[in-house]
Amino acid sequence: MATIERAEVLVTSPGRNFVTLRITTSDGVTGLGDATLNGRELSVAAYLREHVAPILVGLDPQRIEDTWQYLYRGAYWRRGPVTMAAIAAVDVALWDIKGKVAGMPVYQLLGGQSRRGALAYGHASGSDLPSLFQSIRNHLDEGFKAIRVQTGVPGLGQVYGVATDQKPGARYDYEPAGRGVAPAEEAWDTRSYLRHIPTIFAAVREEFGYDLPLLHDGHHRMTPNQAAILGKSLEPYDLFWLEDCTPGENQEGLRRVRSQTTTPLAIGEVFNTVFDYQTLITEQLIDYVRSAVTHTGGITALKKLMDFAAVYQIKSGFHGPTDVSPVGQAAALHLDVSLPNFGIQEYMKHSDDTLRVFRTGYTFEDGLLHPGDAPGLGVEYDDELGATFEYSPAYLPVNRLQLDGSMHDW
Ligand code: EZ4
Ligand code: CO
Repeated sequence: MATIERAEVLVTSPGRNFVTLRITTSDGVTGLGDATLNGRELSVAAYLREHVAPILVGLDPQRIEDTWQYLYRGAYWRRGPVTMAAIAAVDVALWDIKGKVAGMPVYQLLGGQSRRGALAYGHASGSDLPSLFQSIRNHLDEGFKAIRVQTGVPGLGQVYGVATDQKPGARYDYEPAGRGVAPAEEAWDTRSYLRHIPTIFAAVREEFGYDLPLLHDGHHRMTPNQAAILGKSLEPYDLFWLEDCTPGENQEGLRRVRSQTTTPLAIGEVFNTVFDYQTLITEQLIDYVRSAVTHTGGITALKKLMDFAAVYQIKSGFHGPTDVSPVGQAAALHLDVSLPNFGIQEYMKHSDDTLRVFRTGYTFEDGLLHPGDAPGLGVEYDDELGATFEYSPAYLPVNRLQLDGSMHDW
């Protein structure tokens, strides 16, 4: 029987920081797992290096479920983003190994394809309407068949998720990441936002019609009542979903939103386990699960979460920003094509440097992503090149109220 011989933590920063776990078996088979936690990267690297890698040595790499339980139950301290990202990295690396040993892509081990590919949505944004329209057109030209719409708000400066220019080739995301020892600060005003956003969706529907699925991310910036107001005001524009309309820690808060609006709701990119969703799912307070494989304990845990969600007709809409590494994105795609209750997949293309360090086999054609047919996950890591991109701290911005500087959710 092959055993786990080595587990190495690889840190690289090609445009943004990524933490990757590589497990090697005594037969020389390797598996990759993503352990990237945006803005807190080295905490997961230390968790893996100091507390996980040593205890993996000698275990049977085929026992994915048992290893998951060993790391989750065995740690005594449950849940939390650092723990669950570390467990996810081990889990995904073991699925990669199992696929390579079986000679099959991971999606075959998950039951095989349920669809031709995973419908992807891209991120359009603009500080004003002309730049937003340009951004939407650019995404349509790239083949996207569903689009997230974010805009600036009059009276506010830079708003997270909104690109500052639309020059050809410009990126619409936060890559490269904002480097520095402390986060940048942005100003926020919820009332201005609530007045402005419906006018944007009216204009986008007027320009692009009603066929195109449109999404919007509220980044946790509203109270449940404000979220209800926004959901109602967006109903005429037929959104695919409204994401993170209010923080989900208090799951009961979504009852207020749900009872007031039929706009579909998506939540969960900052959640770590099925327990964060328990009320949201059993009371059918959301329509889409936003988890990333990387932040929810891996393929094993997210597959179970989605099976639970399926009982309540809730679908997937996995998180796929550029701070999820190509390994994490590939893991999501294997689940996406196999799950019966797939909804949509977020997709922001990684930088060229990132895709040189992580060589991926997944494809984007005609609006659909496919993980490819290489055994395992289909991603290879270039150590030599990875080592040339050194880690430096990078943070998401923080949000303060324009009125008085109070820290605000986002
Ligand atoms: O803020 O990935 O829906 N996507 C998002 C992302 C998240 C970042 C957090 O690391 O909300 O832009
Ligand atoms: Co989001």
